[in-house]
Formats: sequence, structure tokens, C-alpha cells
Amino acid sequence: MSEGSNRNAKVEVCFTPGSYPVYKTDNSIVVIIDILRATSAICAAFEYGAAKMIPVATVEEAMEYKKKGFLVGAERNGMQLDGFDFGNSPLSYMTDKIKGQTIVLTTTNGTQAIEVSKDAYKVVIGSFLNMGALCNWLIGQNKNVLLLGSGWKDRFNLEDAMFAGAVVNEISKHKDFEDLGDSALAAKYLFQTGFKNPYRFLANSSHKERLAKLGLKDDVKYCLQVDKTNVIPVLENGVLVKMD
Ligand code: 3SL
Repeated sequence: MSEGSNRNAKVEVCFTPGSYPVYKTDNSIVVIIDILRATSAICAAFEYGAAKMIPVATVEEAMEYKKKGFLVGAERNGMQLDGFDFGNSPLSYMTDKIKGQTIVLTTTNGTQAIEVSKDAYKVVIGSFLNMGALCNWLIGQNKNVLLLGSGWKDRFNLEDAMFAGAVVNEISKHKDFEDLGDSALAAKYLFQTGFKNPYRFLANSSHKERLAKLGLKDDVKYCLQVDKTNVIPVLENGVLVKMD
């Protein structure tokens, strides 16, 4: 077994970027989760041909890249910022314009979660859209897993917790992943309560309502679809690329 591998890998869920220092370890694979919508948008962008994505924490950094001629997505509070090419809608990345391109992205929460965990042993992107491929890959790694929800401005949110629970539910069927922390158990129970109809389960959730008010119900429906891509974006030297 390689260093840090173990037969009884630990699975934990950190529900907000602000709690990351409490959960971080030297040898866990960190799965970034922002179902609505950053990690879903990232998976969609790779599926539709983006070559690389550069996540940045601030609008100022994003603007610097824009000035250099990059395609840039910038979202705050659910809305695309003026002067940028994209916001955070996965549907907006379904265009030939992105094929083979490097896209810079800054969002309210998702890119903040990437920022806090960027020095982890490995950082990958998870969403319902790539869930099967992600779970199969995690099972093959036999490493500790930390599922990091982006939440909303450092508060818990239901959709990220539900997806974390879906991953826990799946990988804990495998004998190497039996060491579930309370956070993982809580997420798993939540998923088991809601999985039959995730859209209805999220009915009164804050971010689903926020996006509905912005007329983005189609985004929510798209982001709750399972296994639309096999792409697993992985962070390498600050840049997201497709895992081989
Ligand atoms: O904060 C984020 O990363 C988002 O996904 C928020 S939103 O869905 O674009 O509102």
C-alpha cells in the first residue's frame, strides 16, 4: 500500500469552507462540492470541451485575467457580473466558444472552497453530473476522503450536504470505506431521506429559492441530474484539468 492508503479509509464531510481547518488532514482526497452551481458548471464546461479552468477567489484576479484575453466566468450572489463572458450557469458553458480554451472562474462560494483547500493532498471536483465516475475513482484510491461543501457564505446548505451523503452512501458500500465520521453519517442519512425526489427535497432550501427568484429553475434541474459526464476535474498547480 502507498503511504496514506489504508484498508479502513476515513470519510468525513465538512459542510462549509470556514470549517475546513478543523477537518483538514495531510493525506485526504478533498472533493469540492457546490451543486448549485459552481462544481456543476465546472463539470459541464469540461464535458463541453474546456481544456483547463483556473479558479480564482476574487473578482479583481478574474479581471486581471480578462484583461489578458482569457475567457472569464464571474458570479456573485447568483448573478453574472458585468464585463465577463459567463456567470455560473452550467447551461451557459454548452457552447463551441469554450472548446479547447482555458476558462477563469470566480464564484461566491465554490471557488472559495477550492481556495481554502488548494494545498490538500489532492483536490477534485464533484457534482451529481459526474457522481458515478467520481465514486468509482474514489473507491479505487483507497485513501481518506473529505467531502467539502461550499455552502452559502459559510453557512450550511442542503444540496451540498445531500450530494456529500450520496457519495458517502455509495463508497461506504465498499469494505475499505467503513470508517464514517458523524458528519458523513449525518450526510448519508440526509441523502437517504431525500434521494427519491431531490428536486422536491430541496423545495424550501435557501439556494434553490434564491435561484428560482432569479429565473434559474432550469439550472437547478440540470444540476440535479446524475451521471451526465465521466469527467473528473482535478486541481494541478492551481489549475483544474481533466483527470486522465
Ligand atoms: O457560489 C457559488 O459558487 C455558486 O454556485 C452560487 S450560484 O449558484 O451561482 O448562485
